Amino acid sequence: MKIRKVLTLLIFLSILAIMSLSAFAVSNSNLTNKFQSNGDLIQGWYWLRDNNIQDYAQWTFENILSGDNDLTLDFTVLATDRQNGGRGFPADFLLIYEVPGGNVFITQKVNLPNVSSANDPVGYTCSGQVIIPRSDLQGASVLFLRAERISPHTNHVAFNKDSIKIIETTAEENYPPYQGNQLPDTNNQNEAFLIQPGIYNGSLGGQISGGQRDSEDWYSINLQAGQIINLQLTQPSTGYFTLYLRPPELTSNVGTATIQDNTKTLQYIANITGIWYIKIIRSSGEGEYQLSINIQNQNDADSNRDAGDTPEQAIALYPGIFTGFLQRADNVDWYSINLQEGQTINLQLSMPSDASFGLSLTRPGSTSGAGSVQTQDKIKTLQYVANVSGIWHIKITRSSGEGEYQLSVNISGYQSGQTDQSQSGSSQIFTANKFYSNGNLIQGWYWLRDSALKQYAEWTFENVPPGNTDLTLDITALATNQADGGRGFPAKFKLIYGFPGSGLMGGVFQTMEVTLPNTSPRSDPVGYTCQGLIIVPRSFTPGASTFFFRIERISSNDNHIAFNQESITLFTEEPSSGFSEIQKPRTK
Ligand SMILES: [Ca+2]
Ligand SMILES: [Ca+2]
Ligand SMILES: [Ca+2]
Ligand SMILES: [Ca+2]
Repeated sequence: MKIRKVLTLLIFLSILAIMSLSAFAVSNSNLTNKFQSNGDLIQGWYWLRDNNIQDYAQWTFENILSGDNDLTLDFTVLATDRQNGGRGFPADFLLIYEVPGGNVFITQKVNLPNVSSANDPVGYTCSGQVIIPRSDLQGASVLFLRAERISPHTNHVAFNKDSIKIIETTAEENYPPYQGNQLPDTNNQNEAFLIQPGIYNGSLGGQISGGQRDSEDWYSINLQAGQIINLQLTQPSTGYFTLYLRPPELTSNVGTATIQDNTKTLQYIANITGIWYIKIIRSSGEGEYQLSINIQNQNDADSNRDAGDTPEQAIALYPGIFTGFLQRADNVDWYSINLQEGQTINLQLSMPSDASFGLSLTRPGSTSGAGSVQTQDKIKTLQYVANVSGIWHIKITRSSGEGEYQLSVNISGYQSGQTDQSQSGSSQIFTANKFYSNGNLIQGWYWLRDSALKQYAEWTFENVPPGNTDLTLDITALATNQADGGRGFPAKFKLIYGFPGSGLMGGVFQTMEVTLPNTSPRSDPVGYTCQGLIIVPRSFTPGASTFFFRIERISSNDNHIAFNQESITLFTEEPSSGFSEIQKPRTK
């Protein structure tokens, strides 16, 4: 009986060994997986969305093969901002993992980008990978994973059994065991040992096989295009070593290391996604070195990525102030913006004091620059009247230096001759000092679209000179008939206006119903733009210099409408031409 048991065990082990050999050749994502969640089950997904953040989802993975390779968790998750919420939101949650025995208990914050395609009906899909270092497993073959929301204010997230797939990356069997942060010795590019960001120790100058001296070490790392890699090599006082970085499938190195004290630093921005190589060469001496690897994502215009290097990879902007980043390996950032014929775009670029960046604007379908750039100190400005409606492009280029820039984008609805006070003389223009909306923020616009009609947008204009002339509001809104709805719909809403007095909504307030026509040109990709002028009499607010405007939908059957801070421009006198007034106020 005992012998039979041993034999069975031996057969079982040899089967496992064969399985593991075959598994080494390919990724394995078919591990036993138990799943449980107390979230709200909706169409196969468990939503974690309670205010007490007691909701969780948890998985148990068994039969994880032993080895030296790290585990890659491949996540597919849904996220949105609220019940029946908007599209495009990222998934932020806490990932907690444990192995049996309780020696390992690790919590980390995970942020997965929203990867929903434009034709995804709800736009909730997020995906990404999280690496669990093999050393965290401490030899265990079972891994418990648990996901919880970070706070009641973070996006709702949903999981199911298949939300996590464990990919055991291909093992490199000829490598010595990978012990903590002590790097194994390698001697050519083919042996490069795949590592994650972290701090490691290695050595050069000692004896290796064949009685030779260890004169080079190779490592590799996975980089996404646009990521910034920071390498730091601290060499021993008894040695002089050099640090190199090599892109995928190239035989030449990139970047230049700088040296301070005993530390060499090399920073580079990946222009290609793939496996990059790190090479450390001994020039003289010997000893232990420390290699520190840090990877940062770019976050141009809050996109969580690099603004692309071609117009096709541009990040879409709306009026506002954005921050971006340029560096030696990232010389160009492209943005796009939708302009209507006759609108004036005002661009302002500020850059670091030791950098020189260029600014240009290109027409739809063209690559030649429009307008001329004015430079003062470290600020470049460009003003241009769009002579055609469509998607225009903004290009920021690096000439020298590096660092963060700020791009301010302002659009006004009138031609520059009319908006320029010195030329028109009679009209003063104001943009809102304060704006707030509880609508669903999608690409810079707050959508009012809830059936309970609780969503609103509010603007406050301050320091408007007192006078008797009526106020003119130039309102730009987006409108459509449903989530991801059709083009050409008008924007209908209730405009509440007045000036603040004592207490909440003290002052004097009036309400009017407004319908803005849809003014989208045929070339507008979504056809949601509505625009028109509204006249607000000043007679009811003599002497007021602060004005308050609030917009709400009138009925839940009304079209969805969207606004942002720039949606209302206030004129102290009606502009002389260009637009016609669409509606007289009907005070209620
Ligand atoms: Ca070595
Ligand atoms: Ca070596
Ligand atoms: Ca960039
Ligand atoms: Ca770029």
